[in-house]
Amino acid sequence: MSTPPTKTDSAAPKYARQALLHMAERGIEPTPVNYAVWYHYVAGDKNDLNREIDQLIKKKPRAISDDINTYLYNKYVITGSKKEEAAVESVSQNTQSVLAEIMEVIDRFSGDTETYNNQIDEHVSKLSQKITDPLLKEMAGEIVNRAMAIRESGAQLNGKLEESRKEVTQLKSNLEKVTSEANKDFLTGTGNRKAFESKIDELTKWAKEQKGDLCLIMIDIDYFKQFNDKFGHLIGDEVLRKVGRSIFESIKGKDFVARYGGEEFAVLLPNTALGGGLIVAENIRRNISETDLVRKDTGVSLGGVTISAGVSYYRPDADSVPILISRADAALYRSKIGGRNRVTQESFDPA
Ligand code: GH3
Ligand code: MG
Ligand code: MG
Repeated sequence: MSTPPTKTDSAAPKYARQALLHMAERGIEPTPVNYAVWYHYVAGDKNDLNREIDQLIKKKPRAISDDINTYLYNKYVITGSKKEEAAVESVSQNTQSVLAEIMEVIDRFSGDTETYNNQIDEHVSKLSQKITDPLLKEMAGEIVNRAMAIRESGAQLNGKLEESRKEVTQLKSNLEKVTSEANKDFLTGTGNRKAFESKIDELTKWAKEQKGDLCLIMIDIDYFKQFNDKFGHLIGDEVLRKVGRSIFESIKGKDFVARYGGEEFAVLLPNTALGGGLIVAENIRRNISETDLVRKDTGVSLGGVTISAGVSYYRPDADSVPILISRADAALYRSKIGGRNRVTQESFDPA
């Protein structure tokens, strides 16, 4: 069993950086699964994993496809999926702003080094004051130290600094991808449950503080079990993608959609009062019900699917997040028992 990377594990930032660099070097997409594999590889805490990767590298140094990474993940890493989540969390937390700081320091190196000479200590100490997270402090310190060492060596200063700068840019964009992939639903490409949970926290906080309007729509596909039973799960999955896309096309701007569970979606509408929320939900319902589903392989029509929806409106003084969700759920339930393919607004009477 591996030791999970935690905030107190002082090697974690080094591993995080090395894993991302390995991936960049081999053209491996920075998905959370791939990242988890390479994190353990550099941490060296799973001997069999390292042995297998080393053999693969020997055979074909650059070709380790997503499929192979997934295979390695399932074989060696999956034993504790929560741990990988923790690894992603630990590298991504606050990292964007910290990397921007480091980038600035490195950029200054490539300017007038004479003038900069006297300022370096000040910058480094300012940087370390700003970063409170010990992991990130170490990560930042390592890159800054390396830049300082390069400066002191005086050799090929600008070229090497440029290299460092590129490395940090790559690291930054990889981290962005890892973070955004970790928030996506793998099937539909909408947000996932985890992203929904942080979004609803963020937006209810915003609505409370800024006195903004906020609506929630809960959506569930009607009779989807029958659809799956009739056409099979793969076509069912295709329909889920289509419904996700259709919802996405019916919203705009800061609106947010996530797959909440199996065949359920949740939509958050900031700056939207209840009336507006009902209009959006009705648009979503209509667009989906008017879509004729056509089987890709045979071109034969599958008929259509419909959705039911429930809409609730956030009241900062009385509501918690679970209460807001349960009111939308209760309204969705009333859409179901009322005959499906319809939108129902929240009610304060017992459902
Ligand atoms: P209702 O109108 O009451 O919502 O009926 P339903 O059949 O949609 O509801 P039920 O909860 O009985 O079944 C949900 C079905 O959704 C079960 C399963 O077949 C399907 N489903 C859930 N997740 C997935 C998925 O990821 N892919 C596919 N293809 N189907 C899924
Ligand atoms: Mg359901
Ligand atoms: Mg359903």
